[in-house]
Amino acid sequence: MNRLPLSLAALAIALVLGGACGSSPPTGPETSPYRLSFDEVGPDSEDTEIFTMRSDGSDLVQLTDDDLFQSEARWSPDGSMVAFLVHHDGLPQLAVMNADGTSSRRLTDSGAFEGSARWSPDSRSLVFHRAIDGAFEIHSINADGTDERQLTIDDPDVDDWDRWPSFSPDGSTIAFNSTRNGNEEIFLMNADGTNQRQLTFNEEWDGVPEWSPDGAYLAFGRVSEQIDRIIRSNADGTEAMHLTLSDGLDGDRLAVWSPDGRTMAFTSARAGFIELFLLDIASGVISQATDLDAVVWGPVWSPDGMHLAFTIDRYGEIYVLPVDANEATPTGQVGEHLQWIPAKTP
Ligand SMILES: [Ca+2]
Ligand SMILES: [Ca+2]
Ligand SMILES: [Ca+2]
Repeated sequence: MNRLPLSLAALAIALVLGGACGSSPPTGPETSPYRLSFDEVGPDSEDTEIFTMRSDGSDLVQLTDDDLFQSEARWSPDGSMVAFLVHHDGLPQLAVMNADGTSSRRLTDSGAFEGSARWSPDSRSLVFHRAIDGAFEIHSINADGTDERQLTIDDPDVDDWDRWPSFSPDGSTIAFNSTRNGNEEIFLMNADGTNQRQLTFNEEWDGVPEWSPDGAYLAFGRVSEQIDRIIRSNADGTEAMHLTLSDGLDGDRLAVWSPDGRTMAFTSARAGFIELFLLDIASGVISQATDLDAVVWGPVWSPDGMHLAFTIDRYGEIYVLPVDANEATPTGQVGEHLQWIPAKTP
């Protein structure tokens, strides 16, 4: 696997320390009442498992334990289930388990590459993409494995990719990317696949759209040969505007809305390396949130908006940044595909 080697000794120590910490409540400004999940190579194996931990890196819990690769855990909005990818014959397939790791089962057996699973807001179904003969199409399936449907069309005359679906906060609409009309554009469709319509029209690369918490906007990166920036569009496609703009390829990417919709975190090379930045949407003021001389990857907001977690160098150490402080803290854990668990730690 293309990832940094994990110090198995460090992980073993962390497991022991985590156990020693028991159920003592988190303390201090650095800790969050919400836990993080991620995937990483297991302590006794060459394959990956799904773990959870407190935001300070303590109380590590391993949810899977087998010789298959598990990755990309996605917690249902109600916190009861986890969707993830499990690799069979090298191909990631969609699976689910209970939040405590029990009742793990595959949802699909397509023999094709699957990924980018996203829950419906009611926690009852998932959308994901599947590549057959190199062509991505978007599918939906109930969390109990029933009613699988292909939502986008495999047009034999068009060599297109339909990828990266996500539900609007009210569950009525799915945003996704498609190359069906020549280059990467953003599309919308109804949750049942009907009424597919194009939102962006340009020659540039439009990135993965992120819904604002109120569902009114979509944010995404747009890259041309000269410039890249983060765009905010009304969800009906009108009034697209740039939220960030730079004079060169500064790599303003991976924009994620704060839970209250007022702040956008994004990564950028505008100060060298790739650091985390915060944009106050109302004022347009951008502040640099990290100075780690590293590549910040995959920032995610805690459900209460108090913390941001991210990895450095993509597969490296997990950091947590209290938003009110200006110093990110290493957790001592390594992993990727960070997610905050929606339910507070009891
Ligand atoms: Ca495994
Ligand atoms: Ca298609
Ligand atoms: Ca485009």
